[in-house]
This record gives sequence, structure tokens and C-alpha cells, in this order.
Amino acid sequence: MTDDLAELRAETDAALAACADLRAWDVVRVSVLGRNGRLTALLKELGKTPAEQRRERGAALNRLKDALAEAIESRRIALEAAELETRLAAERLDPSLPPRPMPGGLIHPISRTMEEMAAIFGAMGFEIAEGPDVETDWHNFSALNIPAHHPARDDQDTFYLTAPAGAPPPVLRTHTSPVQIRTMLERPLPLRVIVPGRTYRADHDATHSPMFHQCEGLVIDRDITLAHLKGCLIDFLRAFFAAPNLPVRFRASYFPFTEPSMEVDIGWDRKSGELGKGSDWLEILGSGMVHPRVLANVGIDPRAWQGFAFGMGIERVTMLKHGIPDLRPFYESDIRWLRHYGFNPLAPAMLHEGA
Ligand code: 2NL
Repeated sequence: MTDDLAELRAETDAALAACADLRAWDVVRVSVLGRNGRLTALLKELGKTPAEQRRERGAALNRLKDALAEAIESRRIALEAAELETRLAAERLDPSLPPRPMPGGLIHPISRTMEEMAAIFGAMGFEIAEGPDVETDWHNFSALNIPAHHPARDDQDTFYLTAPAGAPPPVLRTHTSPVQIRTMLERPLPLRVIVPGRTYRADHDATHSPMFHQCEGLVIDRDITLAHLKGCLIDFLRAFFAAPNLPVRFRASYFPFTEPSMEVDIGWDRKSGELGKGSDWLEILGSGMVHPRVLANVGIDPRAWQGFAFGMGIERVTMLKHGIPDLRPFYESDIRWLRHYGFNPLAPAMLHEGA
């Protein structure tokens, strides 16, 4: 090998050895084999070599080219392996480490119940609807066919706010139904919604809080019947209470906004408190076919559309499901109660058996 080729070989080897990473390696590669690289330049000059030396010089250049290509490639393989080693070392997991402590907060049982209802009804194709806590008299009462003299409208039962001069006083919604009124006014038909949320009544004793929670549901379509109502609520109750054979009973009742109306009871054993056992009945839900006058009030033709609605108290079903004996601590933020009844935020509500 002539001096200049030996020099290129030595300098390339040194440059490759000095590369710390693939980026530096690529600079060396281009500087030797690239379009303007040193070896490429030597090959281009071959034409100027005197004819009697050209064959030997050409053969030497080709051998050098193969040798350099191989040196460059093996350096790439070594560098890639080294980079992988570094990454593997940096990303190594230590499975013997103890788990990190839980995040500070827990999910309140009320939130948990609302999440479970969203999961169960969500799987049946329901959407969630929300609305304001401060409502007009019309959305909360009149649109729902609740007449002027109805006891629900009494100051004893409802929080009225101060009205702007001359206007009817706004109310703190006494149920979540006004949200369904708004939904029927705003969304296209057919519709399927649940409405979990806060509600307010002027009531305060051991079993009533002035602020509490409800979840109502509404389905409007062309051919919805009582059979859909029953199937939907039976499936919901069995999923929510995780009891695939939970007995469910429908009992005639009255609400101004449904006709016919039904209370929905589940079977339980009063003595032991066990759900699904024994021969006693426990009222859980109110329900019915949406009153045609309610549909007409929101501009829906009751001869073309019909549907069912239902409502239940969140606190009540939460207490039943988890054996919580007292309503009052729900809103006291006592950290001992929250630690006892709170839910792991890393294990969100999912569909359990039956849904
Ligand atoms: C109960 C009973 C119920 C409804 C709520 C409803 C809403 C509209 C139209 C018709 Cl916009 N009905 N809601 C229907 C039946 C019962 O709740 O005991 N709640 C705690």
C-alpha cells in the first residue's frame, strides 16, 4: 500500500475509534465514503494516474475501499450495541421496589356511585346531560306538569332565591328533571340521557340533607314502551348491586310528570340487610312513561314520540350498596370517614358482572 493509502487507513481507524456515538460516526463515514469523501476523491483521481500504474493503484484502492467499508460498518454495530446497553441500564425497572404510596385523595362514595351509573348506563348507549343548579320556576315545575298548588312548590320544600324586580323567583332545583326538560328542548330526537347531579330541598334532619344528589334518566324515541323501561331498570339494578338474580318489582304509583308511574323495589332481607335475599321489598327508584303533556310542553309531538323516565337518590343507593348507616357524615369531610368509605382513584368504576 502506498503511503497516502496507508495514511487514510490509519487516520480513518483513529477517527472511528474516537467516535463517542452514532452521530460522530456518521460524520466520519461521510468524510471517507461520502460524495466528497477522501476515498471517493482518490477514486476520482484514478483517471489521472499514469497508465502503467493505474491497474495496481486501482486494485489497491478497491482493497482499501472494502477494508474501510468493513471497519466503518463494524464500528456502527459496536456503537449501536453500546447505545442499547446504555438505554437498557438507564431504563431498568426494579421489581423489588415497594409500591409508591397512594395519591393523597380518595374518591367520595357519592362520586363513585355516579361513576358507576355512568359506566352502566353508558354501556347501554346513554349520554350524560348537565344543567344549572339555579333554575327557573318553569324548568323545575311548570314544564313538568307540576301544578301551582302542588306541595313541592311550597317554601317549606323549596329554596327560592330573590327575584329581580317583578320576575318570578329562581329556585335551587329540587330534582334533576329540569335538565331533562333542557335536553329535550336542545338535543335532536331520539335521545337517551342520564342526569347525575346536585339537588336542593328545604329539609334537614337525620335522614334528609338540604343538598343531596339524584340521578335521573330519560329515553325518547318513536316506539319506546313500558317493556323497555322494565328491561333497562332491571339490568341497571342487577349491575349496580352486582346481583345477577336480584328480584325487582314494579308497583303502580303517581308522579305528575309520568303516566303511568311506577315505583321500583328490590328484594332484600330486612333482618340481615342482605340484598337479593329474604322476602322483603325495598323501594329504590321512581319511574314511568313520560306524560304526554310534558312532551307537548317542550314542543315534542306526543303522537309521534314517547319515552320513559326514572329517578333515584344517590345517597340512598350508596348507603345500601356499601352498608353506610348514617347520611350526615357524607358532607362533613371527616377524614376518618373518608378514609374508611373512600375509593381508590387508581381503580375507576368499570362494568361489573351483569351489566
Ligand atoms: C324519584 C322519582 C322520577 C322522573 C323522575 C322525569 C323527568 C322528565 C319527564 C318525566 Cl323531564 N319524568 N323524571 C320520572 C319518574 C320518577 O323520580 O323517586 N326520584 C328520586
